[in-house]
Amino acid sequence: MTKRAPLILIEGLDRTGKTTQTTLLQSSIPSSHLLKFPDRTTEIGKLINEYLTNKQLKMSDQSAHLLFSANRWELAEHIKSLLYKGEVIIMDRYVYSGVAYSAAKEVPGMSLEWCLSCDKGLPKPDLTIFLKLREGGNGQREGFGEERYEVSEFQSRVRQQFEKFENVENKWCSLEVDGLSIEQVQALIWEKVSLLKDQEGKWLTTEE
Ligand code: T5A
Ligand code: NA
Repeated sequence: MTKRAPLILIEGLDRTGKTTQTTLLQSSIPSSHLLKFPDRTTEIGKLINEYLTNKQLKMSDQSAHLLFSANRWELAEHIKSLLYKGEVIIMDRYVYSGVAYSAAKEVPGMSLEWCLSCDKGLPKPDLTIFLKLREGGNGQREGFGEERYEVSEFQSRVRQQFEKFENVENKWCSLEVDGLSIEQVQALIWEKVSLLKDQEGKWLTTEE
């Protein structure tokens, strides 16, 4: 058991403000790192990008799921080395997106447990903030509809999968962000993130 810095994750449906908020959070935490999944820059990431942007491309749902998981495993050692050096990591999507989007497809054999099993062993987040908009609220955000999963009916099923974590994961925090400005959401997130610091403002460490 060694001590490590916190891993802070922001999750949510498409266009709920994850990239906006993770970027802001990173700029307010000195020497923190921002990692975004899928990381479309790696070889596996390029395949994922093709899958997401080319709706004609055919790939089995299991293969697509495993690619997203493999994309996280590609970076697992990098993630661990930063955390054990004491550097905070902020993540824009991670394991929960992996599970929620795949399980929402309701493919026989691809249960939530099956989807989760491929990610077992990856560093665990110390705080997961789930940005929640009312049903259909993300459909009004700019750019919605461009990629494979940006279909309102599917998003609704993904939401149901995400909600399964709400009462199970103790380091989970859902934030209702309807009608809130970027700055208001930022302040709510900061309030939650501050709980990961001690009275002197030092990051609490995790043993893993
Ligand atoms: N996926 C992902 C899987 O299926 N399995 C996996 O394992 C993983 C990791 C791509 C897709 O891959 C799926 C999920 C996705 O369908 P992505 O690359 O994260 O994932 O998707 P992006 O398209 O980059 O990001 P999103 O569409 O999810 O958008 P964000 O990051 O949530 O939203 P953001 O910050 O870019 O904001 C969207 C718009 O809203 C505005 C912003 O200015 C922007 O225009 N906005 C606000 N407007 C009003 N009020 C606010 N408070 C606002 N905050 C932001
Ligand atoms: Na994003």
